Amino acid sequence: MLKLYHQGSSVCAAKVRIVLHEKDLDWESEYVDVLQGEQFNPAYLKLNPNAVVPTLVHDDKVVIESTVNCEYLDDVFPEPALRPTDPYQLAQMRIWTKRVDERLHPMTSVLTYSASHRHTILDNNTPEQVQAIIEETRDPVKRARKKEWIEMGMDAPTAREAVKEFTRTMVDMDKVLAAHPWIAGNTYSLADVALSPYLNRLSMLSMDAFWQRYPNVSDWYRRIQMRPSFKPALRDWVPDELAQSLATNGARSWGKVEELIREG
Ligand SMILES: N[C@@H](CCC(=O)N[C@@H](CS)C(=O)NCC(=O)O)C(=O)O
Repeated sequence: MLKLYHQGSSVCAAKVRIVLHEKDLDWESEYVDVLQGEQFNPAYLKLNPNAVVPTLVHDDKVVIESTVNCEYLDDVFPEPALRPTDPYQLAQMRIWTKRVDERLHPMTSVLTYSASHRHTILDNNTPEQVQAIIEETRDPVKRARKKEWIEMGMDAPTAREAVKEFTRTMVDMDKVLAAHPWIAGNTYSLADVALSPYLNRLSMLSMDAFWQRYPNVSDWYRRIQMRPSFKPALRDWVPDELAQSLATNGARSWGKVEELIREG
């Protein structure tokens, strides 16, 4: 029995859902609404002490970390294989999954918050309530960043860094995709899985134009959208209201994002 503790808009959880769908596996959903703080429930913390989603439970075995989840599923359910057999291509795949975890993932929260969530907070709260939302974050470093994103939006220095990181990702993806159809070589792999939720996030933020200058990325994303795993793993779990606010707020922020892309 496979059980996934996940949330609809979580990019990390989406990676694991893609693998479950690509392998056509039966799995049970345990929804953890991280936007409501459910990741801090003591029962969940016992499974995942990092208080994040996803967490995969296979029979009585608990596996945390989305990239580890993906490799674990590929080990236990080897068909269809999602890792290249060639050691060099496998190394390339791992360099991409590592890069997504270490570089793109943190910048995705920055972009999403600065381009979208801040508008939802500012539109629906009085200045005093906004202040309370900032103050409720206990960790002082996280609190300072949240304040910056809410108050400055895409003018925040970290938001500029996020746009740069996404641009670097586009440039490097375009280069490797000029040489072969998928990120790590001739076959679809966990590197493609890892990147898909992040381009999908840009798309949900009405920012598909991010890759208009990168024809190989555009073609790759078109092929990703055509895969049967795309809709069930990346779209169907996102609550309608959240999808709507990402689309509307993202569109409001696109002008500034475009300006930052141009400035480089
Ligand atoms: N390295 C972890 C990162 C997990 C992560 O950051 N999950 C986010 C959603 S994509 C989360 O649960 N955030 C809740 C929080 O930070 O409070 C993984 O890949 O599983």
